[in-house]
Amino acid sequence: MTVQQTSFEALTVDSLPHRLGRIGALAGRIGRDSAAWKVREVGDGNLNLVFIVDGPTGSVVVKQALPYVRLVGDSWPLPLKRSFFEYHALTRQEARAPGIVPQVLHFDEAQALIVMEYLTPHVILRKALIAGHELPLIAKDLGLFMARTLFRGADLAMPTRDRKADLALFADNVELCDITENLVFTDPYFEAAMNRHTAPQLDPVVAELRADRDLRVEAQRMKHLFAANAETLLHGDLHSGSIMVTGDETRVIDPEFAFYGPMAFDVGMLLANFWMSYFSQDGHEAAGPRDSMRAYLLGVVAETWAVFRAEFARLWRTERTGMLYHRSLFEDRGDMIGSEQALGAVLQSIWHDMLGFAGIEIHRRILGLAHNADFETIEDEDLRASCEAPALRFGRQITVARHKMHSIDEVNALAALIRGEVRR
Ligand code: SR1
Ligand code: MG
Repeated sequence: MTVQQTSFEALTVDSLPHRLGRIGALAGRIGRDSAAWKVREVGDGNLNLVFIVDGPTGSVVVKQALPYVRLVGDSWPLPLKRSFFEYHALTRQEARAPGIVPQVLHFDEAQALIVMEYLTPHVILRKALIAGHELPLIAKDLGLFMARTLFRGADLAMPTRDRKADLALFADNVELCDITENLVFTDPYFEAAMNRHTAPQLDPVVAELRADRDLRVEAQRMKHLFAANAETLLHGDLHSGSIMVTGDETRVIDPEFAFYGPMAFDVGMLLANFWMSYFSQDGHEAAGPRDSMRAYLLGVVAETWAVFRAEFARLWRTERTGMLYHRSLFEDRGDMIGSEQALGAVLQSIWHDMLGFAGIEIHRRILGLAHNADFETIEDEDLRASCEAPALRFGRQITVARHKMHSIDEVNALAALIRGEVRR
């Protein structure tokens, strides 16, 4: 029987069938005899419980928030309400970019749990990139996903009353924004208690970065933008661990950090993770050189950005129904040039902001609390540090000099140049 609990209780492998057995959407999909369900807890992220439930007729994923940060323990409380934001973000992402996020089968706000489609045989993109797999579709799929969700969630497209109501709803996701505000934008730039880095190998470059006044100023300018520019509904944590792939499908998961922020944040975080994968490939060459993988990754960066720009421009021309850059000022009076000029200015801002966010994401994954498996799985610490150090320098350059960079090819060339200096 289903227990209708109002007070939260974490699920266990043993209690799940009993507690969720009567949920029609779940039982209808995987089989009504919950005693026959097989349950595994597979969560390896920083925050939540994740169960795969296999029944006679199918499988589902059950994701449940815990009232604390799983990575750290109950000394760091975290509201269950993040599950509410994840559920609402998933519904909006499905409406704005259909077919990319997992289908939601059931949501229980009090128990902070979401039952959703089990993605199989998908694997986490980060693991695929570490293994050296070249996925052919990720750039196109993710470029489209970002353009559609970011454009369609903004005042460029939405009725302003709806957008303001949504802004108010997501404004309550305070604690998850607080994680980003501190862990991403602040902690890497001083000796914060939870920081760690590959030591002593990286000590000199870490000292150099923390002494870098221009970098600290620019990091805070990016934080200011993150906090103050409530432009669109973001995924909020769009790294390669929030993406699942097969050779012919790309899916985006885990939008619990969703909130209204600057468009460039999602784009910068994603490209940063591709660039980090690029720098980490030198640490994964035991089975052979990764030259082709490195070329592939820079290609993914360039294509993702190109697809994002092209789709954003298409939506600008065909779906600009919101109150910003109103057609009455441009197209309706025959001024196509003015509309294109405004589009160019908006894309230019996203470009520069994207670089700033990307540089900072790279820093926090090497210097902060939450590191990336791309580097962490390189066991030889000298080798790991020799991958991380150029990534740190690249991150510094694209943050501080972002307004002097004009094309994605130029930025990719900088990545190759900085990597080459270390390898020579
Ligand atoms: C304490 S949470 C650390 C990180 O895990 C999540 O995936 C986010 O990236 C967050 O910054
Ligand atoms: Mg996550």
